[in-house]
Amino acid sequence: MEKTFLMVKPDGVQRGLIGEIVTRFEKKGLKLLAGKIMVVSEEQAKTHYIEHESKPFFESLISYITSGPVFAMVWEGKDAITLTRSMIGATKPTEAAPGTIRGDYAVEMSRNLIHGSDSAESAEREIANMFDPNELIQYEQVIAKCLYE
Ligand code: IDP
Repeated sequence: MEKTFLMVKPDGVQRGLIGEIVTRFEKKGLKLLAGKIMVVSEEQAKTHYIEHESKPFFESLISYITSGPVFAMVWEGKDAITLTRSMIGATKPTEAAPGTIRGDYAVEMSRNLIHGSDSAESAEREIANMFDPNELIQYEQVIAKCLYE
């Protein structure tokens, strides 16, 4: 089983899309281990987006992600990272397929609603950056026997 860090960004929180987004992952069969509304600190934001440090849009990215509440989550499941990335859709909403979160609801790249980890290494670092280990709840998913062979 794989864990991933997903975060409804400030635009998604303000647009009232937390429930819609959570529902999609729940219906897919992923298991929610942690979820909280929070304001990302400048330090957390810089750690989270460290790979974009040298990009021209870095400052505006940091300023946006710290501008208001986000909904941070940890989800678990088989191939959770690949599954959630494909449900989220391409970074540019103009290229995101209909049926994906960004394809259905987002217009601009800098307001593309949701973050999802792109590798197991990123997921581990991103989860540790936003959650204490004791905030992750481990439990048996009763429907697992229906989801997995
Ligand atoms: P991802 O969120 O689809 O994984 P990344 O390349 O990791 O995409 O970029 C992180 C976030 O930075 C994007 O979701 C987007 O909001 C923002 N971003 C990426 N590239 C640009 C850009 O060229 N201009 C403005 N914002 C960008």
